[in-house]
Amino acid sequence: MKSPLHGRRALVTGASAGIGAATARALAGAGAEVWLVARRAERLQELARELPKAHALSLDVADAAAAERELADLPIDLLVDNAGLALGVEKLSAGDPAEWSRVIDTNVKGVLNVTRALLPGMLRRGHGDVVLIGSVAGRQVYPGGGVYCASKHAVRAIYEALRLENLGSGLRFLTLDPGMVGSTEFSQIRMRGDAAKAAAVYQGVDALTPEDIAEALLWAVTRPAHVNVGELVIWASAQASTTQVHRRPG
Ligand code: 8X3
Repeated sequence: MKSPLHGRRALVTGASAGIGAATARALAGAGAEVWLVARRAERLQELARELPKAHALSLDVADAAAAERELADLPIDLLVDNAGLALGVEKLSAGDPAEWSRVIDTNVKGVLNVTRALLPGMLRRGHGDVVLIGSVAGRQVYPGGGVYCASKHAVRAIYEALRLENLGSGLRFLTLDPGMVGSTEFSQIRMRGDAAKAAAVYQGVDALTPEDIAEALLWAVTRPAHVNVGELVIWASAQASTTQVHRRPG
């Protein structure tokens, strides 16, 4: 059987770890040529060597000029805007503006920069998928998540704007919004390297895996051309909302 993404050219941001790396593997496994984007060149090279047709591209998505320079001429027809992070769980009144900037620059401006660089080419070619990795934090707000939730609400607004602005273009747009995903660096980074605090987030919970998200993404982008899977919200079964989580005792 022909690989479902044979001939497709995908670009994944934040590809050095977590959902990004799992997605890159899934897309490559389905036959796509994949451009891996992240800041950490070494990690990208390692993953690129593992995949059949992959290119490592070291780039900070928050740098608009670099995104335009490095990406605008690539023949991408499947973009996965995945790069993102959260920093801290403090209330807004105790937040650090430098950390806010880093989160907003990556999660919001990064999506804008990369999408803006690649969209004109996709529109010229008249087909393609743009997948934004949002979050359930783009649908709900929780204490200590003000800036992260604001950034993911922004991602959802960007998704809606893209769909509206590009109606009839032949392009499809998807926001894929995961709940708790374990086995990634997300909580480690959020807790600023405190491994015990990061582990406590998933204590007693069978969290989603990056592969669960990659599998859903692959399903969505391999639907027939007339089907646009627009919004996918994926919760861990043990999670009813961003603040209600069932934990096994002990
Ligand atoms: C991460 C999910 O619930 O930690 O995007 O905000 S949550």
